[in-house]
Amino acid sequence: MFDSGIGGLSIARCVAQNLPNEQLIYVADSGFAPYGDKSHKDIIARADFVANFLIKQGVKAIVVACNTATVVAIEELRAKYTLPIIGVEPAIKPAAKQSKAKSVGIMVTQATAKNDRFLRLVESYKQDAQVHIQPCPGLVQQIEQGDHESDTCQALLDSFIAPLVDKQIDTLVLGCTHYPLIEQQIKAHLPAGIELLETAQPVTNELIRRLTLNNLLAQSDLEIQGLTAAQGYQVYSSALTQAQQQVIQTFWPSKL
Ligand code: DGN
Repeated sequence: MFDSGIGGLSIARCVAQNLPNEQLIYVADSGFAPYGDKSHKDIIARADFVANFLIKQGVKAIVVACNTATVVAIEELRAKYTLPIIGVEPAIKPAAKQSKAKSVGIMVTQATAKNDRFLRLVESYKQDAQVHIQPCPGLVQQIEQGDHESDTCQALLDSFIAPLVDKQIDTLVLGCTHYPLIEQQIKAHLPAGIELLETAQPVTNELIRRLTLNNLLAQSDLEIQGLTAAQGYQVYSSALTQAQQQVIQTFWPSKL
């Protein structure tokens, strides 16, 4: 699994719970985060680099645990590599179908908000509900820094969530894998009754389906320059620091 940083841990913890016998290797490409403001060419190059690293570790499937990398790079990865590659897709379909107010909010990165594939997905459910797209610049960085309790982060959350509340939404989709890590803080900015939807369980189900289909259901060394193993975890980072190890501990206190 990989993400531009630690966000994909929101998917990894669900996969680890559901597939306890699988060995999970997680790459946080933090040296190149955030992907959200990178060019498509750069995101594809990083996704390819990390996928290649994971394949060298002997993985049997890859989860692109990042909405941005999924919409920008998954086609290229699938064209190049033959192993199952599972992406994340924001839960727009269930949100649009279940919204009684016919008004859904979705929080995403700037790159996702501008992406054609994402916009087509939103468009395809417009008969079911109005989907209000809220780009959230800066939020991923706050989460990466473990700064999600700070006044700065609270002010950011307020500025992103208040416009959605004004649209009378009854369902909020978390369209970036970092955001479920601060689910409690997001909830604190929402009036009661608004349902939050994220993608960890559907992605895990799809992974199980693909592994089963390929008869792969129920293994490392690293020589790749610039990727350092975080102690005690099967987590690698392209910008590992003491501070990041602590943030990883915060969001994933138990060992992989
Ligand atoms: N977790 C990534 C996503 O789901 O889009 C964040 C992308 C980024 O680097 N901003």
